[in-house]
Amino acid sequence: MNKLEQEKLQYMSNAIRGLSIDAVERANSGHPGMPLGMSDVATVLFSKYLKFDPHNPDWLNRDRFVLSAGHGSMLLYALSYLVGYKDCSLNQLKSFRQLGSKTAGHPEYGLLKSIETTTGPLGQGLANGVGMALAEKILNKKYGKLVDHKTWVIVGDGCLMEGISQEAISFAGHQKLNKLIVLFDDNKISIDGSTDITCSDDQEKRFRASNWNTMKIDGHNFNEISNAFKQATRSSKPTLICCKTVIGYGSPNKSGKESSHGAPLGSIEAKLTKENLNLIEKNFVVPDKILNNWRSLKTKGKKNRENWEIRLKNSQLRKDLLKQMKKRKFERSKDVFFFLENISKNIKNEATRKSSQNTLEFFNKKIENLIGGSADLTGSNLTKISSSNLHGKNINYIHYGVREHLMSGAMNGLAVHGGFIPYGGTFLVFSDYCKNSIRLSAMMKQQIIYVFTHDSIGLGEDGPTHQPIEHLPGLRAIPNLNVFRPCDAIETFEAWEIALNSKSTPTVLALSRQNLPLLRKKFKNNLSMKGGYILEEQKNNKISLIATGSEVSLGYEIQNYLLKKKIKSNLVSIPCLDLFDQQDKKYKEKVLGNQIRVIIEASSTQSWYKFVRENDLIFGIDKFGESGKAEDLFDYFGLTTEKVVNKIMAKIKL
Ligand SMILES: Cc1ncc(C[n+]2csc(CCOP(=O)(O)OP(=O)(O)O)c2C)c(N)n1
Ligand SMILES: [Mg+2]
Repeated sequence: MNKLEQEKLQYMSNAIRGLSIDAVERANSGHPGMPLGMSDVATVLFSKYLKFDPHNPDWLNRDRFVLSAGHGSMLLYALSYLVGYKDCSLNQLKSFRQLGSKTAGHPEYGLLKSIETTTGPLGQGLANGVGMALAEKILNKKYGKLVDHKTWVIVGDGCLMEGISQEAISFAGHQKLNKLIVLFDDNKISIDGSTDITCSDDQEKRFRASNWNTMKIDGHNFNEISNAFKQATRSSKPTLICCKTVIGYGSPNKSGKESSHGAPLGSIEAKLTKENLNLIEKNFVVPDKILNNWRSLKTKGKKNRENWEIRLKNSQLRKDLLKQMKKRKFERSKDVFFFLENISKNIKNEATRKSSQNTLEFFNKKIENLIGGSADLTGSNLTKISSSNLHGKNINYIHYGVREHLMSGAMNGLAVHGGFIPYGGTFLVFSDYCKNSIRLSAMMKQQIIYVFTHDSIGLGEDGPTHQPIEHLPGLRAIPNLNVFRPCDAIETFEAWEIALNSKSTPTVLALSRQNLPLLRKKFKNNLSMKGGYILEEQKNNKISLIATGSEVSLGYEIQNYLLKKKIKSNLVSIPCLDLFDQQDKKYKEKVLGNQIRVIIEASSTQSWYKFVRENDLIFGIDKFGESGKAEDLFDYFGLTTEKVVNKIMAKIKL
């Protein structure tokens, strides 16, 4: 690269710095250090390597750029404005971090087209990037050059300290995701100060140990940056580029220090920094010549996209690819009734995890872009089916290894990349290991299906470490997440059907390890759609027995027992409390009944207080489980017909 070009890049990079300083000063909050430090790297990336077209931001074969160090959001926003994304005007930069702006504190998926995924919780972006690179690899096998792009991820010291990064690095190295390029903002500073106080990792050695290609460069030297990128794009392994940078670059008094990480430079220091970088003093002004240099990049992007479009037009795979990328609703046909009729005729007792597998066999024939997997519990979660492929042109199953957090973060990446409906399994108790990613699936409105089996003390002898207690209320508390706990094979099918039609809501399926009887006789309509319904109605009832999952069959036994004592009751099944709660008051009251409500769920009771009154009863488990046979445990925790009935009788007599 000649001197002139380097100079041009320097001006372009300093424009990012100027806008970042101004936006943080104006908001009087934010993180200037990271954009000041990484703008040189980002300038080379966007001007020479990244494949993108700001006027067609949804182009499916674009490179993906992820700012895993999401606190440096001004880097992305400044770039979005400079390269000319229509939705990121200068006014957006001026309203950085303000309510209603598209330039939120951390990048939020859906606010700006340039935001490929929501980042901020450190390390998540890296796992998302792994998912995107995985998506590309699978689609590339199927569609060749039509899907052929890189995934670039900027991480900081923080991302690489997070546990999820280890899972992500290990998985990506094993999968040889060679189009994944990680740019490490190697500034040796985090919030508490120098990383000398927290970290002794040799990152290159660490990544190399997991089958990565690694490099170390001066992150302020355009030639070194460019050469490293060139090398990375030819690698047969994923690449880590440690970019030695100075946090808060250009600030005379704060560069290299943690004080530049997460607070405005302050007006005096901002002025000094701008002077030091030869920037115009006036805020939010980028000289025409520099702005034109940035804006001219789109010509290359446009050409690239147009060439791709010609290739697409002439390709025999065009239709298939477009179909793969499209989000389509599932419409019931006769097959559904045959399938459900078959269940109703032939299945007596079945674990809902097994019902889920059978349902998947059905849906996988109808929906081509499901991509399944499990975090090393395939045989327990029953997520693999006869048409699951690990190799070849139609990969649709991933062994994520014992990496629940990566699995969940990667599923977010697969989903936002487009082309897939990801589902992945582990035990419900280990949903804690997936939690922040689940939260982000919900926040990003992604269709992802979490298959969480072994959903209660019903799993038995593995004991309290493996028995979920507080998990259902915790998951139900996440906004925009549907948590299903189906009671039998029919409800399991219905839960999957709703999940597959929920295009902007992720789903948790909490499934039993133990066999459950088939309770549903009617199957013409999807009764789970309203979240809950009366399963067995008895006129003039005195009691509503309200249960979910495995306890609905317990409720059924209780109902029959009570009937022998001439006490009539309704049996209510609530497979999805989230959907049920969204119904109108009249419906909810009708289903729950106005007599004594008896809630039964082998879980923490926290979910239910909203639905009971003073005289009602809740049977649940508000302590840790025990190791023992499932049958013994249900008895020990008071969840048997006899024990529940005794309490109901005592209540009625009052
Ligand atoms: C999971 C998570 N934990 C903590 C934080 C709070 N946090 C934001 S940035 C940061 C330090 C990050 O250091 P580094 O990645 O080196 O960023 P730099 O200071 O270099 O910009 C922390 C702890 C967070 N955003 N996410
Ligand atoms: Mg740092």
